[in-house]
Amino acid sequence: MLRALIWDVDGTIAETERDGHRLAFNHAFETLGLPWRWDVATYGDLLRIAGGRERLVHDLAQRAEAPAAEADRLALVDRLHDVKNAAYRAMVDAGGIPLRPGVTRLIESAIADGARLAIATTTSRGNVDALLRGAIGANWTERFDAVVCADEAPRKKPDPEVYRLALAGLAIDAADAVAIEDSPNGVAAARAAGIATLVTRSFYFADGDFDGATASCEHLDGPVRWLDGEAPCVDLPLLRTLLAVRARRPAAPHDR
Ligand code: XBP
Ligand code: MG
Repeated sequence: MLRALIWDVDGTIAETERDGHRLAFNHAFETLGLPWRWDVATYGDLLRIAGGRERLVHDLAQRAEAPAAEADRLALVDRLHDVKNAAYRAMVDAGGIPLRPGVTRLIESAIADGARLAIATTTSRGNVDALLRGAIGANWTERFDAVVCADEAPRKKPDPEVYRLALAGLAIDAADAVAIEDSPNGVAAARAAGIATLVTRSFYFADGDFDGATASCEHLDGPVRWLDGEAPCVDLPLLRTLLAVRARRPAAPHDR
């Protein structure tokens, strides 16, 4: 039975990566006097590493110009990530990043229908707050019964920790939730927590490999495909159907 929708944030609720986080990282490099920049394609490659701090650690480890001593390199990563997050929040506060199509509709119809809402993201709470305060209002947290961010779940997706904590916060079983995700790491995390996952394809994962997803669409207002059929858009009746079909189907060996 559908009791909750658990939302990823970056790429799912809003297209935050290419023109949000990426630009903010480049601003941080510039602010600290570093010549490095992440172009659109390079950032796409780096997105396979979940977590902005982890992404910086990975990138700096390959750069001969980065500090050789690990402690110095990590100190630089921390400064860069702080400057990047401040720039990202300023950008979002200025109204730079709208929600993706169908997100507001699905949030409102879930609330009207008695389904609960949660957030499961690898970004920090401050970044989520900046985005949703602008898009939904200062009282946005009243709509979500569990908000789990990098602050609470340091093990990043594909680790299922963030989804397990969201289920615990909602006090529901995995079988009663649907996760909404845009990345292969996110689908893997939700799946490892036993949650059915709807993929809403984002700019960077338009051609991603979503093995294990229950259904997929280009955006929530567009056509949805799943194993047993198609629907014109993502709505509550469809999500209920997906859970019912999944409950009837014997688990595949990898789902057990
Ligand atoms: C999002 C991320 C985040 C953002 C940047 O993944 O990987 O790292 O790119 O945010 P998901 P931070 O959508 O799967 O949660 O710099 O705050 O990590
Ligand atoms: Mg995402």
